[in-house]
Amino acid sequence: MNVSMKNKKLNMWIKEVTELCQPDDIYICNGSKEEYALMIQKLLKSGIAIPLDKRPNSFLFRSDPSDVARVEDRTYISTSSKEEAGPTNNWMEPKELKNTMLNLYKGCMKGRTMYVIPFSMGPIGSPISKIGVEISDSPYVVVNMHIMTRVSDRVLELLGADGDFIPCLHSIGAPLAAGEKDSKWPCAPIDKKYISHFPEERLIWSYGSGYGGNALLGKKCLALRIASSVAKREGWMAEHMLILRLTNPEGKQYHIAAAFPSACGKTNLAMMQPSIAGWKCECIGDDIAWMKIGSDGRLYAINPENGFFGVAPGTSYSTNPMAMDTLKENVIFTNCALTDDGDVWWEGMDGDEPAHAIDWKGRDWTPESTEEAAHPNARFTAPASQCPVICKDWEKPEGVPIDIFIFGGRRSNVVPLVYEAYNWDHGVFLGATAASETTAANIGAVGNLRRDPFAMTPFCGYHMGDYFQHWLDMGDRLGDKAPRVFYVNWFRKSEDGKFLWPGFSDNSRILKWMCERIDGKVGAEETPIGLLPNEGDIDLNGINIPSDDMGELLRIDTDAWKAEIPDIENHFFKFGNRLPERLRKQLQEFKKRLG
Ligand code: GTP
Ligand code: SPV
Ligand code: MN
Repeated sequence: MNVSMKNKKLNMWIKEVTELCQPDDIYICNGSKEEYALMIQKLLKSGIAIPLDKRPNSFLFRSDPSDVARVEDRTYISTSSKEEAGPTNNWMEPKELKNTMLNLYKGCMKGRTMYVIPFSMGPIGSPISKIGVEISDSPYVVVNMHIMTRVSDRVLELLGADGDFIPCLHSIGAPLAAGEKDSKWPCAPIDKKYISHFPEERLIWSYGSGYGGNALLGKKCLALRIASSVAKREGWMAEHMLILRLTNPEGKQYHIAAAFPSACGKTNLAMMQPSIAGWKCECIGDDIAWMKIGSDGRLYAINPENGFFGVAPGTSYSTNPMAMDTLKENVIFTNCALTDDGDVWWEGMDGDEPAHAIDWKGRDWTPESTEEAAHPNARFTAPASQCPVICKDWEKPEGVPIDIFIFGGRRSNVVPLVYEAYNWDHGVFLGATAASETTAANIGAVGNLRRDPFAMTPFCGYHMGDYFQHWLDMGDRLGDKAPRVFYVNWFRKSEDGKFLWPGFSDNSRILKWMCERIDGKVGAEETPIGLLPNEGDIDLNGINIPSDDMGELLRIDTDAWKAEIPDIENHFFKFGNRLPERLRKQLQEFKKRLG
């Protein structure tokens, strides 16, 4: 047994889980390169990992076709009362949920090895970091956790005998009988999947899925759902936000945190390379921000993750070159297509489509095929340190001071390219009423408009009404040091269904306008929805956007906005008396401005 295995709580928990899940073996992870290689060897031997000739130390995995995304319908926030979980979360009484899951966990690791994965979210030993231990029966989870979190025996040393950690129990839910042949991606059927959170005891139980946010429990489960509930109590913030540093031609730095729903552009904006001369952008994080008020009264953000679990389709040298350069080696690909020369491929990659490939289901694919070669939620897992524009300060324990918050989503109509909130409360109103068309990042219908406040609907570990209040409280504490708040929509379409805005590197033009607003260099037009750019204030040098398109991108259709009001009212109604009075007032003022 590992010399550093002296933590009492951990040892007791391992014993309990072993008795319950009955694995054949136990393996304690240390996070080393050798361990990674060992796991990969095991996955190669069983034919689960496919080596990629074109990318050193990189492998393709194909999930079961039923296990391709998060499962929001099967995700639970199990607080003692239903009221505490609020109207946006699935809830079950903790005892009942635990009983159901204990029955499922009974003997669920038979025929498998149980991996104990000690990890840190945030740099190991930093005061803002949180320690978790994931127990999983999936070697795929082990290798992904190696990249996405800091897995290390140093974490165990740090824990010592009495240190505390967040227990994260995971099983794919597919025991193997003696002699039974394993499938390539074992998992449980949808009605047996449970992604459960017990925020009051800071505990995570996940069963039945091997995919992404369902199985890599440091990410959405710990760093968002559990962390958001801890953050509320302790007075900080855990948000579904990218973090970037923008530097203007004079060398002035701006730090931006932006919340867009899943598959709505965080990774792309986080690594964006400005198309405007003299501006520089560096990546700090692409999915999660933990933020605390510093001794100078400003809000400081860290990225608790260690890697990127990014959407593959659409990623190319023309859209996100820095991601492409991050993906050259040491990458895990999931549900991408495989080319005949041993590379991955997905829809939207540069160059011609391959004449032949193997699709994500393992079938022959040609450009004539009616289905996509890569699943729309195909993903890459890559170390953040490999990103050519990773900021040198990305692991700074104190984080970076946030100047700008951006909310946004995917709206083919109504919502303009950019606008600014009148003040903090109005900004919180914009976050609280944010809406977006659903994407393939969750199992379910794609393209349906839904309210997704702060892009946190699937990730808030407590009552969303209280979460709104928490944002108002943070603003009160930050006072005039609070970040300015903006709203963007890169996804407005023309009548013939084409994106009106070029997006990607040209989004720098919008960020530039925000910086100039902060510096008081440009004015803005007061409109019912917020402050819009004056004509000519968005730098369009070097691109050719027809002025009609620009007009449409910034057009406010008062009737269309009025038509949103009933939906916003229904949305707010759900929060009952936990909807902060200040947001009710914001809605009244909005209605008044619309006339
Ligand atoms: P999660 O990892 O699920 O949280 O997603 P994300 O918010 O990081 O989204 P990501 O940056 O991976 O983008 C998702 C999809 O949107 C990709 O296919 C991108 O190519 C596309 N996308 C991102 N930014 C833009 C943009 O500015 N314009 C357009 N048209 N598409 C974009
Ligand atoms: C998301 O869906 O927002 C993701 C991917 O970042 S997952 O880790 O699967 O949640
Ligand atoms: Mn995400």
